[in-house]
Amino acid sequence: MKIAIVCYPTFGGSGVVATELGIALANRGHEIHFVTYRQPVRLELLSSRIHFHEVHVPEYPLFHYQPYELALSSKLVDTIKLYGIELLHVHYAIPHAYAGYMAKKMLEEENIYVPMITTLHGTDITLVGKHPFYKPAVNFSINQSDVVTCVSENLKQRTLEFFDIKKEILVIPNFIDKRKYNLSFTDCQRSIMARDDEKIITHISNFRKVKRIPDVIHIFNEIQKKIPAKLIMVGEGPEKEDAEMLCTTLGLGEKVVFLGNSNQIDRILCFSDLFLLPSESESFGLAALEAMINKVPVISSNAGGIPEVNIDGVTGFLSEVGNVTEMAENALLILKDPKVLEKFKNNAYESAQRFDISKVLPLYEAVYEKAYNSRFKNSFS
Ligand code: GMT
Repeated sequence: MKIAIVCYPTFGGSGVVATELGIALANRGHEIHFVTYRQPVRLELLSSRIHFHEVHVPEYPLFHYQPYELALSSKLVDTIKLYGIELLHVHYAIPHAYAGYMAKKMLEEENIYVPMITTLHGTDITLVGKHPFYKPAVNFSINQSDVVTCVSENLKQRTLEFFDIKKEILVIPNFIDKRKYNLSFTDCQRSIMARDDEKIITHISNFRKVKRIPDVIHIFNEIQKKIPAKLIMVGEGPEKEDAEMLCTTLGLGEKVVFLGNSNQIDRILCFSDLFLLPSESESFGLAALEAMINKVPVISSNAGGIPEVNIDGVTGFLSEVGNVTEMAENALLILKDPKVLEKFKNNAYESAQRFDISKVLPLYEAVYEKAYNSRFKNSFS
């Protein structure tokens, strides 16, 4: 099948999922066309079945805001016609579902019907999408999608709560590819980051408010009072500067390392002992799943869809949002005893297998099949 994928090309979870999905679909023989403003960070164009089409937004001084949706929908129309695209899959509702809908309508004028699948990822619903300034447009474009999927049961409930959705919402969880991890690094080169006696604790995110970065640092602060430990902070975002200042105020010095954005997440997780995710809201928590498949237990909040991924007392522990003391206690419970740590590490790895791509990809393919087969019915309804 020829599929156009629209996503954010950044390090955020929705872009990562869209990119990995496109790569996996190409490996299964589909022809994949990424349409976005930059080459997605995890995309290496090493397959003849993967194409990237850049959306350019020409700057014009009259526009206070440059019209990305317009440029995106025009690029979609051109790409779909030029390559005979059969299906459009947009990740993150804003503004992708809206632009996708416009492209569909323009194409229908030329008797070209391309079904659109919209995948909801989280903040497009829970934070940005439900803002009154966006809500009518988001609501409309979700309802106009031929198929709507979302990444967790919790996000489905939130979507139904916040919006007036007439469409069925299918839950297709995020995924990892376990084969990649079996083959990868045998030597984690742990010594680059820490002394042998130090435990390595990791946090990976886009450093937005919703991630509760100060909680990460306070949890670590409590841990390092009891055992030798290092904190590795991976990512970039608006909260990073304050986070660095907080570390200085707490006198954490060299115990905390800020690495910035990285394409070597698996390398970092490979030598990590524990992953922290105390988020205020999280539709799924792909970063936690990536930790788990790398045998890293997770200390997290119980927000949103996290409990569907991190199993309390098995793969790590869950606490109420903001309960830093309990999170630190639970972290120590895992880290202090090598046998307990080993048990949690193995549990995390085993549990992550539920989300292996071999189980999730067929769900997307079934959705594509259904949407594709219904195209004529929908176009004349
Ligand atoms: O977490 C972020 O801020 C990035 C955001 C995104 O849209 O890229 O992530 C969301 O989608 C991911 C992939 O489906 C989920 O794993 C994250 O939980 C979700 N983030 C939030 O809900 C805050």
